Amino acid sequence: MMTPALLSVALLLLLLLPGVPSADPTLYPIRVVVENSVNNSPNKTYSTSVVYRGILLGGLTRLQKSNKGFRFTYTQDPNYGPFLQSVNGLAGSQQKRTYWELLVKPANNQTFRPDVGIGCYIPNPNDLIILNYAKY
Ligand code: B12
Repeated sequence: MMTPALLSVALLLLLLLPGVPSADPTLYPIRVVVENSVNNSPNKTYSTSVVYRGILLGGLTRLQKSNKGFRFTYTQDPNYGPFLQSVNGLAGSQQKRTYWELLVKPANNQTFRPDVGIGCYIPNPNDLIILNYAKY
């Protein structure tokens, strides 16, 4: 039988052993800006966070929970997963040929257009996520 003291030492050693995965409780900050390039209404910027290697959908869900001013919906595509359908009540439309484009501006770097959607993109800390209502 291990004494409680021995047990804590054993647990500590286990945590410190290289290669043994441990949970990272840190939340990494990202910002989200909502833009509209169709009618050029004013941008709105929000702050949220993702867990270690968490997906953008997680960050958007956290933001929706923490901030009543931000809302979004998505549909589930059978092949590509979540498709961002609406932001703050404004939905993309097949008839109007509009959609919510996903862009990313990493800290100190050029803006790029990810080749995956909100369910696959993994933000880096301090990314600026641009949700842009656009035409196609
Ligand atoms: C046309 C197209 C679009 C159009 C679809 C509008 C329409 N009604 O036609 C628009 C411009 C909206 C679009 C947007 C995006 N797209 Co797109 N799109 C395509 C494309 C060129 C053809 C799809 C198609 O018509 N297939 C034929 C029809 C019959 O099949 P379908 O299953 O009904 O097609 C639907 C899905 O493909 C869906 N769709 C289209 N793009 C995306 C992206 C995601 C993430 C999801 C979940 C669904 C989805 O819309 C189609 C019509 O309803 C494909 C590449 C290809 N050659 O296949 C890329 C493709 C599917 N798109 C892609 C991406 C990344 C995006 C964006 C995330 C780009 C961005 N950074 O903004 C956005 C989606 C953002 C969001 N709101 O979630 C990737 C998906 C890869 C992945 N594993 O996630 C592809 C494969 C291109 C690539 N880069 O390799 N797209």
